[in-house]
Amino acid sequence: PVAVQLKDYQAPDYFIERTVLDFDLYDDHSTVTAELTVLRNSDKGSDLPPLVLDGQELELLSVSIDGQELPSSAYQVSDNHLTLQPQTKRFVLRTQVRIHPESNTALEGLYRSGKMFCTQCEAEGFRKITYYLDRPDVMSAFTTTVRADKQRFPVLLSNGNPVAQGEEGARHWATWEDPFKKPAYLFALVAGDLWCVEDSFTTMSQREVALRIYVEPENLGKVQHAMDSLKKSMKWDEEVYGREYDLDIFMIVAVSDFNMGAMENKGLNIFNSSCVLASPETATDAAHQRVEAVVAHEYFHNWSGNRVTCRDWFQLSLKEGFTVFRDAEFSADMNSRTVKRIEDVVFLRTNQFAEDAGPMAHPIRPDSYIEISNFYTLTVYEKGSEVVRMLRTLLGADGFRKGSDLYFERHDGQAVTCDDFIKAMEDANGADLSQFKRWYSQAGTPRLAVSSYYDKASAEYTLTFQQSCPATPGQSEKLPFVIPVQMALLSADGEHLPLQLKGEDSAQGCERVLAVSEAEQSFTFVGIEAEPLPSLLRSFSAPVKMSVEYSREQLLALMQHDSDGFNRWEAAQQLQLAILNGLIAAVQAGKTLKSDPQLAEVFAGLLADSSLDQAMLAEMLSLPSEALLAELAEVADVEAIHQAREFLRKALAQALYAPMWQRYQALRAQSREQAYAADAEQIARRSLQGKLLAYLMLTEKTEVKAACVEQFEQAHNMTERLNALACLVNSSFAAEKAQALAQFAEHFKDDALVMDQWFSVQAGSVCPGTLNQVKALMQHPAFSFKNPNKIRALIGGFCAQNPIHFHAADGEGYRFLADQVIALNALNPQIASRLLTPLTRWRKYAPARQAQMRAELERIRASGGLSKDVFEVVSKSLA
Ligand code: B3K
Ligand code: ZN
Repeated sequence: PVAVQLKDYQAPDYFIERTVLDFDLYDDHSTVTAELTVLRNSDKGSDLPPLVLDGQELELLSVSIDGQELPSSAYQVSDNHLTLQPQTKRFVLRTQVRIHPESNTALEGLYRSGKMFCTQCEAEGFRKITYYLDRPDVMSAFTTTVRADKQRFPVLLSNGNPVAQGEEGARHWATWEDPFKKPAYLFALVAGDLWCVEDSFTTMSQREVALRIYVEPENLGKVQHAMDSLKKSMKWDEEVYGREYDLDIFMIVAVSDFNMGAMENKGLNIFNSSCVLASPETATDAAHQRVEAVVAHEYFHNWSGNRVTCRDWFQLSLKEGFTVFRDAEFSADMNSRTVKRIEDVVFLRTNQFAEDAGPMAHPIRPDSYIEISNFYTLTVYEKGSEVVRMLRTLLGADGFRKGSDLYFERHDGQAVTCDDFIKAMEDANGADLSQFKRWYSQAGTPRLAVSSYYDKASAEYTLTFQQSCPATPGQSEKLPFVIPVQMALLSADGEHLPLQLKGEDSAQGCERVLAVSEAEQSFTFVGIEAEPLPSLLRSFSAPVKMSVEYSREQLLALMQHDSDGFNRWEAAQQLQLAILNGLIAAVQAGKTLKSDPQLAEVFAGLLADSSLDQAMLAEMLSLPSEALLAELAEVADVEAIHQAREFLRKALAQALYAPMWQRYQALRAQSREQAYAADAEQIARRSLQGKLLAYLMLTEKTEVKAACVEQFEQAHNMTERLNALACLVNSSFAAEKAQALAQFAEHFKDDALVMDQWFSVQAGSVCPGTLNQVKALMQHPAFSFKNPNKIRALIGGFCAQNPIHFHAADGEGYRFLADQVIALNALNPQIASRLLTPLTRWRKYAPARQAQMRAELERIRASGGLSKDVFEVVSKSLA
């Protein structure tokens, strides 16, 4: 396989003005007729180069131009293309192909999910449907007719508005027209026996939009939360970005077999059912929040992605980074802003920083790829969102809005680049972002070391920042980034001091943003009467690894007084990290572990503070995960990390038993009395309750066990039930564990999404024998190797969420993963490649493990018949 390079981008030779599709769907094949109005791209000259259409796994039945059937000598068909020679600069090309959705297990293109037909075209799936110029800078108006059996597929959907329908014997058809020009990756089709929940939204210009969420009939009761989320999203995008919906109808369809979370097809979003369906009894709070976020994300794409799309796939972060930023802000506005930020930063640090430090590291705008599906990454999405957040921090909320208005206005209906986005931000603000753009081209997580100097005599306080960035594949040297450091200075009694830089006439508030743009740069504040305590990188204002030397007293002061909620939590994290690192070193030195009373004192204080928000308290009580500790370590010592962290958790549970137990019982009592709502207050309460129960269960006290079983059996919602189940599964109470698991499976055996949770809770168990249990569960009737949600829950749950067992010293975890990747490679390359991630991190571990992990990567490489997806990840990991 060869790599595609950004520097080789060429505008298309031909455009497609109009696309008329006709699908005839059957159980053993389908036929697709495409009539494309093709037009020479006049910018590229008046000659007529060959027309090279993309197409894969298509059986070509006929080709005609302007109504004249072409003899087979007039075109060439290869594995990936149909090539022919145009005679005029504008013509109608008609092709007919036969395809096999019924045997499409890659879930890309047109495929069957259960009884229905559905599509997933991004990034390059449309070429598996028909011959086409399958690239995002070819934008066309689409008219689509779908034909199928009337009884089994009563609902026939495609993008845009319904314009005609009819019947022909046992079959029927429907025609849809999408007036907005779009690239083929936004095409969608659905046929099935679906029911819908209907609602409507009145836009800011008083247009009525019909909203429909289609599901299989048994799921109708689980749609309300998604519908509410959709209406909130539509309103939010009007209020915050001035963006109004454009078509008369907006549809969401839930499907069970889906490679990703969801897809923003124009007017017809197709969702993994896990990102639509939610009810109190079957979905946790986290699942409710995910539904809200994904519904919003896909809806927001209507402007950031669909109306303004990407010129080429190197620009993916243009739509994804921006849209993740938009959905994160939406979630922050709907729930607790600080908690949302904490969750996102923990996720970024644990996973994206690891990606940035591994063999697949790439800038948010990659320079090359072998398989674009491999670049739907945490870097493109989450770091991409951080880059947009930094723009807003630097330009201010108003300047950012001016920039986004200009971007949407200037580029509506176009396929553009990240440079165009930055240019709009610059032009709207008279700003120069040329150095800032390095965030788009340089990979790696920058380091930011901070030192301070206080001069009493002059009352001056100087902060000095030194930035650097480690080498990443293909990039040995990095130039300095522009790093916005949002900051404040605290006095000894916790006051936030007015901030006046040397040379300024007056102070400019008590919080400001320092734009660090040089390798080393100092900022001197004047009028500082005593040595202050700096609060830096507030709200995590840049995706960097900052190091500041804080004493424990300083961390405690920040935890108490910092007006930035994120930094209060961050101070608690730093304290926990210092203690955990001490314990890890002690394990490695073979010393007996001693508990440090300070953290227990801090936790006791937090538990006693009734003014503290419960969601914040839950976050502050959460120790850094084993995965994060591994990412932060030079060499990740899996066992030492596990032992140290478990030791500390137990020590805290014992030291704080009384206040934790009392608080837990009070929270549980409240839960019993209140009907479930997925609102911020209740979510906060259950989150704290869950954290406390997990600590308490470590004491193995009988009263706690009984409470846990009570909560498992009696809870009226999945959050409490699943939390209790997870505690039992990770405990040594074998009988209760077995009974709870059996009871749960019996009760929910027919609910696929609930069974996913049942699989993943077992895959994550710290108890001995987990790998064998996972292997046994692969034989369970509710498991399916063809369903991505099942793979992610069970296999992914074990390999990515269970470090102590995945990294077992005998190498069995690695062997297991390699076996699964080899098996999945043929069935579903995208899922196979994604599953591989934990093995790509081999450089993080000690030599013995490195050798085992590499050996499994080698075994995959040698297994033959690798998809581009798996080939790229394996070969880059071994390079
Ligand atoms: N745009 C889709 C991504 C689909 C990619 C599939 N390989 C989901 C999203 O980000 O909204
Ligand atoms: Zn997206």
